[in-house]
Amino acid sequence: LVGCATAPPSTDAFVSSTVAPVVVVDKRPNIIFIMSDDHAQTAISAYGTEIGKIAPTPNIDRIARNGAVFENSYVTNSLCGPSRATMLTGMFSHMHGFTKNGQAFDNASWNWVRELGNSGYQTALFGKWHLNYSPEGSGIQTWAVLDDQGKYYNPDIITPKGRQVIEGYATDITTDLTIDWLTHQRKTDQPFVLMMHHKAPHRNFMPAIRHIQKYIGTEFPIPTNYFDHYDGRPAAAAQEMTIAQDMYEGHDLKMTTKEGSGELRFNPWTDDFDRMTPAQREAYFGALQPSNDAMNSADMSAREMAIWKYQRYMDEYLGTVAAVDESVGRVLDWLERSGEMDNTIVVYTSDQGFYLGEHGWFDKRFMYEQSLRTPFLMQYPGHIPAGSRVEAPIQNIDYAATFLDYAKLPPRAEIQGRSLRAAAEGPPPADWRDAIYYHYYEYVRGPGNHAVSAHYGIRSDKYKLIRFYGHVNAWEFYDLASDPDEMHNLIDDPAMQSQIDAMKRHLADLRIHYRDNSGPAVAEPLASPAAMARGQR
Ligand code: SGN
Ligand code: CA
Repeated sequence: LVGCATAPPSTDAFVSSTVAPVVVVDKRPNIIFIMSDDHAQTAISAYGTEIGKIAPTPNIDRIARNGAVFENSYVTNSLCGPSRATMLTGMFSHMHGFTKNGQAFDNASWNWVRELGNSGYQTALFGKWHLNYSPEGSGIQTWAVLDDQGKYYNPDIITPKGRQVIEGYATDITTDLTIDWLTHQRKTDQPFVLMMHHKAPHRNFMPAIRHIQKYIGTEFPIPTNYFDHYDGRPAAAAQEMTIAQDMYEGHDLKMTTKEGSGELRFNPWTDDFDRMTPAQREAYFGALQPSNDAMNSADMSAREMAIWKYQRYMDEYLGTVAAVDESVGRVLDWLERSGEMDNTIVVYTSDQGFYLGEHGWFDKRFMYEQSLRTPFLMQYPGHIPAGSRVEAPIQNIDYAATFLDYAKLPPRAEIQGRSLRAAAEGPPPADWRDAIYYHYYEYVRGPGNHAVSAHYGIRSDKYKLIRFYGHVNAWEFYDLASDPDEMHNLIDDPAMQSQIDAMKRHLADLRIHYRDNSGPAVAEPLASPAAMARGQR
């Protein structure tokens, strides 16, 4: 630590009249932590994906060019609240206690942002918080947050002074608050931690007016397993998250009831549209009317309709991503203009991944690839080699340790992750993990909850082993090299039994290593009454 501008000068400076007082400047790097909500790796062109070729993210890709793309970045529990609590504390859900959405995060818990603040950083957060009402008491010094999940248009913004509606588009408002703080409010003699947390591209996928038509008429490739029948995968069969059946035709897909009509189909939560101004509503739905009319006048089979819905979902989801990408561009432009680029770490990530039609789905939760993976890109010019690709498996438990490390603060025993600094700047430490552990808890049926059974599991570079418990009781095993789409559950394949036994041992070891006693033990037989009771609690 070079020293803190806010720290008093050393006493020696006062007692000796011959030595001039030393002006101590805190040279530690700034940290800009940008997080979106539900942004799949598959929707970022820096990840080299098919969707990225059609709907590129040129500004997020600037971070890749300036720094590193982490190719194997995973979450610990693919859900908003638990994931955010993990990022702040560096712990798995069972350790910080926030296992399911709707639980309350204790803002007094240790978090890395407060720790950096106590050591001389300025800290600020703009956008989605979603851990409880507000960051009050979390140690984050300046904040303005969206209410709960946040609204796309004219959102309620909560600050220490209270709540107000700000007219405009959430992604732009969050970015404006961020740039305003950087330009006018931050003190230039202290390093800063700035968190910009977007609501987009979370459900109900509403682009800015300027992006509504951006992808209408573009044909996105339909995932090969879009019409999945879930053979041999009972938990996958039991979910309620298909685009074709479970997405709300009005609320999510903005489909109208008949040609020439503006009346929406199923729209159980009207506030998202009711809170728009008449001009916003007219521009938004006017832009969709020709495509809605064409859909209503066409005589589509169920299969054609399922494909139409997939295309509309992509138009809307990727339309919201376009504004997130512009937001990242504005922040990077500010760094260039201000001369702070070389002294700033910039991270882009999401609270988890998301399905863009794979297995027929939207949403997340499952330990399958698209929701287990989350984007992670990090730049720090002169430290992280430009254009690098990091293969080491990382998880969101690692972020807290990384920022303590870069802020020259001591590691903390309670943190279950490890600093990414070595892996970002060169080869990872020789004893870096070779497999990751995952545990999802929230089984709820009914609107908006998607009925995914609780499960835990392990992923190595070759295989994935999952134990579902509670609602569905089953083991699944995938050979990721031969079956990257996870369509063939090989748990009963005689040729795989020795690999499965080895993975079960490794999984049991990880549960001990991370001190997770929740859910049935690896050795506990399937569907034992005790396992059932635990799952249903
Ligand atoms: C809302 C969504 C769900 C989503 C959860 C959790 N429904 O309830 O589809 O799974 O959030 O998302 S909505 O129609 O109300 O948007 S999370 O990102 O916050 O975990
Ligand atoms: Ca989320």
